[in-house]
Formats: sequence, structure tokens, C-alpha cells
Amino acid sequence: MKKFAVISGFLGSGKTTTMMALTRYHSARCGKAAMISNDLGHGVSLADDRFARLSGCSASQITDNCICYVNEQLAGRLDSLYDDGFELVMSDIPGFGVGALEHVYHGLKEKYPGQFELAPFTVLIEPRTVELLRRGEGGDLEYLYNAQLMEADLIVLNKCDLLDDTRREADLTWLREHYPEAMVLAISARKGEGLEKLSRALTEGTASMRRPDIGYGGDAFRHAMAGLSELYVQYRALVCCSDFDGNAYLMDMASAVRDGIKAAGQRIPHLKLLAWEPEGDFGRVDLIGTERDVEVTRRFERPCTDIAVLLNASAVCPADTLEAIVTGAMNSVSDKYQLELTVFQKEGLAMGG
Ligand SMILES: Nc1nc2c(ncn2[C@@H]2O[C@H](COP(=O)(O)OP(=O)(O)OP(=O)(O)O)[C@@H](O)[C@H]2O)c(=O)[nH]1
Ligand SMILES: [Mg+2]
Repeated sequence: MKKFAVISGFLGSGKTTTMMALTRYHSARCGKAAMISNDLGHGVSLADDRFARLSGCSASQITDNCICYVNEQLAGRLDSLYDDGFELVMSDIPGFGVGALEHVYHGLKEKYPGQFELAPFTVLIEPRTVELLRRGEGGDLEYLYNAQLMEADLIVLNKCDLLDDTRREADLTWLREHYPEAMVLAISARKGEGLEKLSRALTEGTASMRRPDIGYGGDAFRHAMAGLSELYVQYRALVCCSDFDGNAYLMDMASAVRDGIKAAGQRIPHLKLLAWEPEGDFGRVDLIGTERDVEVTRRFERPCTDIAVLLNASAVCPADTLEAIVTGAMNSVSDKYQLELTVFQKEGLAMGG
């Protein structure tokens, strides 16, 4: 089997968590599986890729561009993974991305006929987004939520651990009624629930290769993209004396960014903060909305003296405002912990150009 699946879905829906869980599940029971993290930063280390590798998953990254526009690079990566004995490879796309059905699936099929087995085009959604869509409260992001779902052969309602049975059934029914072309499954990537069904759907199913009209590049697309920005920062934090609590530091950093974004009247669909120390211990926190709590995704087990940090943020916020808020948070929080920072990389991107 040389199966390839695109895992799409909005920022914070759980693509990375799901790919990590599936990579582990499939590798333990069925055959070697690998994941690819994709995002737009130029020559950056992605927090998702580093996190997956630190966690022991077979993982790699494609950066500088959406995989939509690098068919050759993607095909080369897939070939080398299949040569190494991997059978199932999954790649995400940037969380605000649409169009991978046309650009990736049809691109691979046309340029490399018969070379790759394409799994059902898979789109993750979390309960909060279903709620927004059900209420018609998607606002300026509604186009993206809807266009992503329109592309799906397989819609995966993730984070079902947050739902009771009644609500889960109601969400599944709503998704089936509104996206009748897609198969709909429920999972909890965090708890590992529903992975068997998802693994089977990807390995046994095939892509429909439908060509839905999602209005790619049109007014609604441009309007939704215009407000979005990304920021990538990589730095080292060294404490001058004794040690410090890496978990508290990451939590304070994410809280400071959240407060800054809130005060500026902006939104942050996803802030990822990953840090690791020379011995291999690591911690990660995630913030998926200014109205939500910061989540500790992985805790440092021991106090730290020297950490490398990757901060990746996707926001509905002008790129320069996002950068100023994050820089302010880095400075104030490092003062609190008496850290000396060395910034290796900082890149801000405005999606609207
Ligand atoms: N409760 C719950 N939380 C989850 C689940 N899956 C993911 N999360 C959390 O949701 C947040 C976002 O998950 P990610 O996997 O990073 O989401 P993503 O889709 O990769 O996000 P982007 O890379 O920004 O597009 C993290 O805090 C995860 O721990 C789940 O099944 N249940
Ligand atoms: Mg991710």
C-alpha cells in the first residue's frame, strides 16, 4: 500500500494531534505510518513537526509554501517515505487553507498518474466550529469553515470527549445533512477514541476526486484571507542563576499574548508554544481563542535552565500588531523569570499580501 491522505481542517481543530495519534495507532497495528506538517514560514522549524518528533512519531515538515503549490516536492517526499517502507502517509495543510483537493489530489493524479493511492480527502472539525456554523455565527471566517467542509470526502468531528451523547449525535446529524457527499465520523484524538474507524476509512477508502466549486480565489476567499496573519519565532531562553519552571513560563507567555491580543480587539485562532531543553525534556501549551483557557498539551517533567522555544501563531490580526504583541510578551515574561533571550528567527506573514 502507498496510501496518502490530506488532513485538512481549521486552525486548532486537532490535525496535528490526530495525525500523531493515527501515526502511532497505525504503526503499532497495521504498518508503518508517517506524518508531514505543512505551513508557510520560510525556512522555519514548525512547532508541530518538532513536537511530533520529540513525541516519537515518524514526522517531517514541508515549509515555505502550502503543499498545494509544491506537487514535485511532495511527490519526492512521498516516494522516499514509501521506499523506506511507510505505507500510510498523512499531511496537513495550513489551518486556514482551502483548495488542496484540487491542487494536491488532482495535481498528483495528473502529474503522477497511478503512482499514489489517494485516501478520502479528510477534514477535521471541532464542536465549537459546528456550533458557530449551526448558529450562522461564523462571521468573516465562515467562508473558510464551509469551503473546507465542502471539499471533504470524510468529515471527522474531533474532540468528542467534550460532548455528551446527545450533542455528539446532533452535531453528526447536522454535518451529514449539510455535507451529504461526505462520510462523517466522530473521534477524540486526545483520548484515542474512534481511531480504528478512522484508520480503516483512510486505508480502505479512496478519494472521490469530486470537484466542488468552493469559490477559490473569489471575493469571499480574499475577504476571509485578508484579515489573517502568521508569526514564527524561534529563540533560546537561558536563566542566569538556578533553574526555572518551564511549564509556568510557557503558560505565562501564552497568557500574556492572549491578553495583548484581547486588549487590541483582535483574535488568535491558534498560538503554539513548544520548548525543549538539551536533555530532551519538553513542554507545549496551546491557546485556541482569546476567550478560552491556555491548554497544557505536554508538561516539562523537570525544572529548566536552558530552553529552545518555537512560537507559531495564526491570528485574525494585522501582522505588525501580532509581532508587537508577541515581542512585548517575550520581553515582559523573560524579565519576570530573569531569562536572557537570543532570538534566532522571527518572520511575520500577512495572508492578504
Ligand atoms: N479536548 C480535546 N482537545 C483536543 C483534541 N484534539 C486536539 N485537541 C487540542 O486542541 C488544540 C489544537 O490541536 P492541534 O492538533 O494542535 O490542532 P491543529 O488542527 O493541528 O492546529 P493548526 O496546526 O493551528 O492548524 C490542542 O490544545 C490539542 O491538545 C481532542 O480530541 N480533545
Ligand atoms: Mg497543527
